[in-house]
Amino acid sequence: MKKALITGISGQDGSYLAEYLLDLGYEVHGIIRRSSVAENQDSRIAHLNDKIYTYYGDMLDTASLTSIMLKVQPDEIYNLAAMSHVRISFDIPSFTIQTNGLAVLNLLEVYRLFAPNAKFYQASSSEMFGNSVDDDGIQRLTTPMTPVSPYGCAKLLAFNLVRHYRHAYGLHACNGILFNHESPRRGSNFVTNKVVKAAVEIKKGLRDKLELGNLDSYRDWGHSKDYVRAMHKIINHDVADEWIVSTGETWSVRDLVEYVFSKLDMDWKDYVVQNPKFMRPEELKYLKGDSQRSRDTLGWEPEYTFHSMLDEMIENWMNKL
Ligand code: F7E
Repeated sequence: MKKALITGISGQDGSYLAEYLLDLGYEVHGIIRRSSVAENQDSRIAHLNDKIYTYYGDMLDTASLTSIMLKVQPDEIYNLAAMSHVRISFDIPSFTIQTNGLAVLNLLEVYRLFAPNAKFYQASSSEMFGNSVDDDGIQRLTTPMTPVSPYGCAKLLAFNLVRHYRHAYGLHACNGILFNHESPRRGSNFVTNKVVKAAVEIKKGLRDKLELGNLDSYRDWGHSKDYVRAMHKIINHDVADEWIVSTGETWSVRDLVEYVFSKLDMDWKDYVVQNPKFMRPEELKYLKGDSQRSRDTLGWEPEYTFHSMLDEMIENWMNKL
């Protein structure tokens, strides 16, 4: 039985990955951070409590990472822990750089010293590209990386460290450059779930407006469930490498809002207002990723479309509220 260690197991991706690996017969271990509201700690993985092993730890506490690594002796390490909100990274830039950047160095050291035969997956991000895009309007592995947020800068540091550790120490350390990915488990301060939740609340008479930031940015949105399958394929490919995971389609925030409100028989223009509070000091305007190599070499394909993903999220809030 293979053992997997997942940092960030209580997050959207961590919870779906845990389910996926359990189905494949893995023994699944995960690290969770202490929260003063106990329910917030494990709401996404509570249903797995008797199937997985969890440990308190923190990316900023190298001693905790060392003791967990020694105890678990994993075959596969998935580093999904991060301060994942791009706009908030402008408010807490130093914490973001430490958690998403420097702490990855500490985790790589712990991996190199205490579990060097394991395979390592790093959750890298399309935010690393910033506003770079090839002439054909697509980001690929060769597109320059010029991040436009503390979050993107930290992720780029971690990306380079992972590559460096692979080359310097012969470790099986890989980077998955994942474009945006959503689901009913997405935090409701990310734009997809924020829009869906608010639209359903308006439909049910629980509120009357929705405040958003920039409606003119474009994202390549996939489904988290599809993307965790890609993580497993990436880490288990013979050669450790860098991979792009994306749908290859791009939609604007306006397209997203229009679709969700019209699905609920409403006109978004009657309810959506812009609030500068939700704008970023520097915005990444456009993402569309080329994942052809991942599809051809790893045999990965997404199952959800942008619309079927949003339909699932709408249904989730219709049932919940
Ligand atoms: O914003 C715009 C916002 O916060 C998407 C993370 O998973 O993907 C995610 O980062 C777009 C941006 O995701 C609001 O300005 C407008 O253009 O949902 P988001 P993100 O920043 O793209 C990457 C790949 C990651 O790695 C990250 O961890 O929507 N937008 N109005 C808004 N965004 C938010 N959050 N809230 C608004 O009110």
